[in-house]
Order: sequence, then structure tokens, then C-alpha cells
Amino acid sequence: MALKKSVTYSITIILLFLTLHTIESLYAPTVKAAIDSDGDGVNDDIDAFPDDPSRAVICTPGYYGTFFCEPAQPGQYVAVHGALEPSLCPIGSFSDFAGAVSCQPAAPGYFVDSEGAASQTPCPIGSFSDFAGAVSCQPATPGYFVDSEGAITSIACPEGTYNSVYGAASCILAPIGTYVNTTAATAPTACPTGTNTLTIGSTSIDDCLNNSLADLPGIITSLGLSHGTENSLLAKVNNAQAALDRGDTDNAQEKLLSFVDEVKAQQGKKIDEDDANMLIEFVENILAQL
Ligand SMILES: [Ca+2]
Repeated sequence: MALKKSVTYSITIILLFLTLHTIESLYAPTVKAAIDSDGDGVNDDIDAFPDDPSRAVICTPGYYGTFFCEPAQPGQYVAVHGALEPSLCPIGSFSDFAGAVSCQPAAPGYFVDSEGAASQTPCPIGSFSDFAGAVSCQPATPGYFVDSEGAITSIACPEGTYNSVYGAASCILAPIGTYVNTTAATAPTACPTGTNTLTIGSTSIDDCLNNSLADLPGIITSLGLSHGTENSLLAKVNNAQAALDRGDTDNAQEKLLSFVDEVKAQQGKKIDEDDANMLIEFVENILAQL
């Protein structure tokens, strides 16, 4: 009996110990949670810095803060754990969403010229960018052009055209009396003295024709003028030719000057602007040879 009592007593002690231990386990966290060692209002169990009253959280990358975490805003980023403040995207890069851990470089064809940018800007017409992270775009150099926004390269002026400036949006057609036989030209080439082109945008020296009075009627009839205008111009040419044929240079000049006057009067009216310039230059070249 004594042994049985002793066993029962021991079991009771053990049960009592376990019960007390369980009660202590239940209450211990509550006791600890009530502690705010640094007095910052955040209890130690959730305070990442229980001894630093100036902060309580360790934010993950993309977020920042001292007592709570907020996302980096567009134009900002947070690359590290525990950041107190966000960083601004450096020039040449941008971030267009909240919570970024890094900024993205401006794409080719775009640029970013300020800190903290939330977007990139397309290169304007006349300029381009051929690499990522540009802070500005490069203007098209003379002989080249860019005719659209966001370009990654410039385009060489085709044959028959040129330009001489930086940042061109287009090229210029070689004027009457000139030609351009290369790409990326910065200037047209003048026809040899006494020759001329019949159209703008000529691409070869072969387009420079002798300014012969005998060629003029064929040129006039090729322009598709009204019959009245065509006949009037042809009559002046024929009269000038007749004067030359009889050796009367003064009279030939007079007829040709009258021809020029009529073309100028009809320029942009019955005679196309460019056609008129061509005719005037053609006849002035003939006059210079008389
Ligand atoms: Ca605290």
C-alpha cells in the first residue's frame, strides 16, 4: 500500500509540474509582448530594432521606411534591404511603376535628361539614339536625316538629294542646274558651265544638258502646257532662232528676254513653279553664251 501511495503522489507531482509549466508557457508571450524596450510605441516582439526608438522595420528592396514600409514611387527605386529613403532614378534611366528595385535605362530611340524620371522621352524628329541609357539624342549630321520620333538611327540622303545642316528632318532635292550622284551628300554638284538639268533631283552629270536654243522647243512641248501658252513660248523661241540665223544677236537676246518675262508672268499660274525656274535658267544660260 505504501508503494502505491508513493506512486500516486509522484504522478500528482508530475501532473502539477506539467500544469504549471503549461500555464507559464501560455502567459509568457503575453508578458513579453507588453514590453517596448525603446519606448517607440512598437512592442519588442514585432520591433525589428527593439533598442532603437528611431525605427522599427526592415523594409525589403522596392520599399522603404522607419516605422512602416511604403513602396518606392515611379521615378524612384530601392535596391537594398532596410532602406530609410528611396533613391531617385539617375539621368538616363526611369521607373514607371511603384515598388521598383532598380530603374531601367532609356531604350535606344529614347532619352531621359533628368533625375527621378517616371518615363522616357522619344528622340524628336531630326535626332536619334542608338544605345540604351541615353541622356540626350544625337542630331542627324549633314547628309543625313531623321523623319520620325523615337529613331535609333539616321538615314543617308538618297542620290539626287542633299542637306547641309545638323538635325535635318528631310533632304533637299538637287536644284535645277545641279545633280547629286552619291548618298549622304552635304551639297549638290553644279552642272558644267553651259549645261543645265531639266528637272530638280538629278542624280547624274548625264542629266546636265547643253543649253542649246535648238533643244528648247522640245523641252517646251514636253511640259504639257496649254496650247495658248505653248504656242506663245514656241513663237518667241522661233523668232529668236530666226534672228540668230541671220546674225542678229541683239534681236535674239530681245526675243529671249521677252520669253523669260512671259515665263515669269505665268510662273505658278499657267506654268508650274519648278518648270518655270528650269525654263528661266535654261534661257539665261543661252543668253550668257550669246
Ligand atoms: Ca520598440
